[in-house]
Amino acid sequence: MIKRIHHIGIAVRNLKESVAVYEKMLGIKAHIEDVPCQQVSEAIFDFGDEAEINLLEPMGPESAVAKFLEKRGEGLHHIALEVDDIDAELKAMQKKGFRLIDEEAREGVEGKIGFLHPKSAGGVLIELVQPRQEGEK
Ligand code: CMX
Repeated sequence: MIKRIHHIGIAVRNLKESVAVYEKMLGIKAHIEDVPCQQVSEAIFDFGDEAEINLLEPMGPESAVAKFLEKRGEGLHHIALEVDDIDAELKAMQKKGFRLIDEEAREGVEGKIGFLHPKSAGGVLIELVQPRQEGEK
């Protein structure tokens, strides 16, 4: 079951500059984190129970976000939907005809994640995320 929008990912060329713009807009401070497994530096704007906004700057030319910026420029990169059982949800999405980028969930910053291909989702990259519970590694 899809529970809510967990975060919206926005690709940016310069994290420092974009963080300044978004901090001015949103009136809250970002938490900055490097995510080597996804080859991005992220600025996370956390609204508590509401969806986060995450700014993503590529860590190198091989990053998926670097390729995205080259092809499409800055802007909406993905929408992340929260689920409570990612393995079951990925299987269900595949059954419903969505093309999976990840057949199996992998570890992300905030829990287990898996992507659906934008070509099967109206041109938008969709991430499913099962957030880590408190105390869980
Ligand atoms: N949103 C919408 N369309 C996208 C896209 C995105 N984020 N990324 C790529 N595309 C489109 C491209 O524009 C291209 O379309 P055309 O064929 O019409 O030109 C098509 O998808 C193929 O793109 P590509 O540049 O050839 O790139 P790849 O196929 O090598 O990879 C994708 C595309 C989505 C499979 C890859 O980016 C991926 O695996 N993404 C998931 C992981 C990820 O994005 N991680 C980033 C950080 C996430 C996080 O930390 O939260």
